[in-house]
Amino acid sequence: MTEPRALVIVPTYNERQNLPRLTDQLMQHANVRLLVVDDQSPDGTGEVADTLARRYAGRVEVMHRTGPRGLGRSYLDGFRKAVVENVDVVCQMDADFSHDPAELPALIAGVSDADLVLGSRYVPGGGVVNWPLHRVLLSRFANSYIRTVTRLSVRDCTTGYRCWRLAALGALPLDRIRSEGYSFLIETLFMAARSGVRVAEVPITFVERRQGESKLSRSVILESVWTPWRLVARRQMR
Ligand SMILES: Nc1nc2c(ncn2[C@@H]2O[C@H](COP(=O)(O)OP(=O)(O)OP(=O)(O)O)[C@@H](O)[C@H]2O)c(=O)[nH]1
Ligand SMILES: [Mg+2]
Repeated sequence: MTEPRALVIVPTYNERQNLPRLTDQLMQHANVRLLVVDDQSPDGTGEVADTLARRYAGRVEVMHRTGPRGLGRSYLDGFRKAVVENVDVVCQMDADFSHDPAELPALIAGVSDADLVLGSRYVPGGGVVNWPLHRVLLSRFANSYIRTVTRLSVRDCTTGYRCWRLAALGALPLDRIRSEGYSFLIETLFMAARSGVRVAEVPITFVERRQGESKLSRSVILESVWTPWRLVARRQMR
């Protein structure tokens, strides 16, 4: 594949401080388009995104969701749109600069011999910057927990920086996905790995957000605790 055409999906909820700079940086990469999926952010991120879509007409698009919000719900809607787009790869990334746009080409390049490339904090060369100890421990614990329950061999199961080969994304049974929040990341990885998708991990340096607020709610964390069990149970019933 020479210079894959990429569509980057960025879900946003109250990211008006981050989105313009992120968009500018992403647009510096040739062959990259952006789909912002905004959940009616109270801070007006949706309007900021509309302005960016006008500035980068043809390269930046905005999906304004209505109804219940959620990271999983937003990605699901974004994926449904992405699978019929004229691109080679579909990427996922956060709006808050935890995922460095400069590392995007390395993720995209990884798709030359994988179907799903994960930007991984937990392979040699990867890491986390600015995280307080409790976040490091929570993330480490979450990963061992998920790996133990699901038997996935991936080092960073919860990373949100990802790049899919379009065909691999298109083969995911999106109608079966139940996750509404962050556990969407676990569910899609599990589905992909179990269906024989070739998963690769490339090192990333994850940087804690500097602007805006975290949206981790209790119900979203509970969903993530429960999801690995639901996935293995569903697997056994089939
Ligand atoms: N559309 C949409 N986007 C969301 C929602 N919740 C979070 N996001 C976005 O998903 C990405 C990751 O969310 P964060 O709040 O950064 O989650 P996090 O990285 O676990 O938490 P922090 O440590 O605070 O950064 C960001 O781009 C958010 O704006 C939501 O309900 N809907
Ligand atoms: Mg974040």
